[in-house]
Amino acid sequence: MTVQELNAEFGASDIHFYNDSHGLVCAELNNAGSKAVIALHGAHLMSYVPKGQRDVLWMSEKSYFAVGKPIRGGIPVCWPWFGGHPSDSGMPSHGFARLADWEVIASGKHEGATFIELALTPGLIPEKFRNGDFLVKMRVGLSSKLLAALVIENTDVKELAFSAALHSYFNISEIADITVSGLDGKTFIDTLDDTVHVQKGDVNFGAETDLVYLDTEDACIIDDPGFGRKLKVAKCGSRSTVVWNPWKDKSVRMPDFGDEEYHSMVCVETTNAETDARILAPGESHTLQVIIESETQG
Ligand code: TA6
Repeated sequence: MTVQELNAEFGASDIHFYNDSHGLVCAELNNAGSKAVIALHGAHLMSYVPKGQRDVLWMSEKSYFAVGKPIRGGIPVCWPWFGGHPSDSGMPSHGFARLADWEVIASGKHEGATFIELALTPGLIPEKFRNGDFLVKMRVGLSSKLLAALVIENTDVKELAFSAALHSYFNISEIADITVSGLDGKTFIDTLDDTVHVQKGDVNFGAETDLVYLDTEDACIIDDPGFGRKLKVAKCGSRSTVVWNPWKDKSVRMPDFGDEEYHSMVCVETTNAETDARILAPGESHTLQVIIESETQG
């Protein structure tokens, strides 16, 4: 559908479709003085700006915005696998959902929030990725908070096994000055050396950090004194959380990530990863949901 057709069918006073500066078809949602932008490419949340604040989501200055390429920042949708493909290293990292153009299927208001719903079906992905029937929906709701719900439905006659993530990149003042709470006492896998540990207190950052926390359900709080705000990352349908910062050396190795950009971002990811991967029987569905809000200090 063209931007004109999208606005005719799904536009409203608080929902506007447009072509952004990178040529992506995007929807801008406005509600309670807050703004969010979602691209149809990857059903990718690009921006969430609460009233009177700076963007809560981080975006690399060097991100790709191209067909078949993942966007570096915002909230990438990782599905039907998180990380490397379980058995085929030739497949893209974090699945194919974030590489495809999704379709808009609904929009409107619900309990005061402005919402839009996008869908991914096998016909929207390249043949090489197809392995059975599915219906995946991304429902974004904006009020004074941002809600993103990935709804995975097994519409096939066989089991659907997957891992997934809402791989949220958060915009922070300085990685060395922030902490992440809500994971105290949780077992985690340090993926840099595959060792297992138990979190003591808050997470802080002084080097490359790539940690998969297990049996988590509490909200995480990113305390950012530099920006004078706390970002609350709550969730449903997830019992694992990933915390990531690439630090300097890995940043330099990533062509779509500025060498010094690790200072200004942290990922707190809402996942179904590792032992929290899921299997859906025919007809079953699962919702992986993140609710993000920002509380300014002072
Ligand atoms: O955030 C966890 C992680 O799996 C990291 O290991 C790192 O690879 C990151 O995702 C980014 O992955 P991407 O494929 O988007 O470069």
